Amino acid sequence: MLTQKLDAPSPTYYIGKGKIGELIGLKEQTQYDTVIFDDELSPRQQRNLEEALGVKVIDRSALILHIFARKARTHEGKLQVELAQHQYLLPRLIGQWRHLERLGGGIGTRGPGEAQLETDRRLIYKRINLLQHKIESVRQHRALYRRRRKETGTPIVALVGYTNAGKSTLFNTLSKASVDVEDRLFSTLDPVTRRLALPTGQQFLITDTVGFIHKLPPSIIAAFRATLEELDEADLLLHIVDITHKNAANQCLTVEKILSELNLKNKPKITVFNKLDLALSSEAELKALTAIPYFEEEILLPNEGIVLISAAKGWGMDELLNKIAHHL
Ligand SMILES: Nc1nc2c(ncn2[C@@H]2O[C@H](COP(=O)(O)OP(=O)(O)OP(=O)(O)O)[C@@H](O)[C@H]2O)c(=O)[nH]1
Ligand SMILES: [Mg+2]
Repeated sequence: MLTQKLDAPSPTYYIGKGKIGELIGLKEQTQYDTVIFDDELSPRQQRNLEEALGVKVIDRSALILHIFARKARTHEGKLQVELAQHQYLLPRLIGQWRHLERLGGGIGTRGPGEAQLETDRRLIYKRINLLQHKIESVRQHRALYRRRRKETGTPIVALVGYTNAGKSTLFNTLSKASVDVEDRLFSTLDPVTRRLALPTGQQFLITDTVGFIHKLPPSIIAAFRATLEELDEADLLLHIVDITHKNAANQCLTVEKILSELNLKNKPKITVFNKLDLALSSEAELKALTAIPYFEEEILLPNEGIVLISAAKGWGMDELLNKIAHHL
């Protein structure tokens, strides 16, 4: 991993000339065949870097899209990922055919690269249209479904949070379901919903959905609108935080930022600190910590409840259900 401090990324290479030299030097030592940039590169930067380094260059968005593509299971998930991929690809097409341009065309004729580019672009536009059309019908179907669910009056609680925070683990613990849980990013892409009952007997629906990540590519947010719209209907959000992660605070802020971009800032919300089993040795310790007077005020999240849990061990579930009952 290499880092560089610059006032602004270089428009031609993203990194500075010296860094490129360093990267080329590393190639002899490590024989790397791919370089991944933890940011979105412009098509031009990516092209120049590939030429300079002689290896495949991938940016953060392409990597996230790649993970999404591997994870998409349902028809809807696959449609959304494909749409995001095409939207990412479109502005990057130009470079792909540039080698043909060198073959040149005579005066007045267009080079083969240019013609090919236009054909490709047309095909991709066509595909994007088709995908948007299909996703729109999924959206309408979902909206209808949601309306029906709403008519039954059962409140909806949605799990949100940074990817790998433990949303699916909590979903499984609460609903005794077996949604995929993995120690990797974006295990969950498609929303799942289950019916649960509170100790008071009141029923509610709980929804597990796609996790958030810092610098989420806009094409993904756009493509996953149908999925993210599920959150609109929620009466209550549970924001799951992996409090043991070294970037927990930043991850929290990222989630808050995405929630406000999705216009969900004003939804009632409970912040749930998860994975406390990694820091404490028993549920009794966890209860003792929560019992400290003014515990919530100390953490300075006004107007929100905070619950400490271990989704994996099932610690703190009664307290969590009480808080949910209180909100509903
Ligand atoms: N020690 C510990 N590990 C946990 C806990 N909850 C979840 N994990 C682990 O954290 C990893 C991610 O859990 P998931 O439930 O898949 O996380 P998620 O938020 O659904 O992740 P995405 O679907 O990828 O957004 C898995 O390896 C879980 O076993 C917990 O309470 N304690
Ligand atoms: Mg999950």
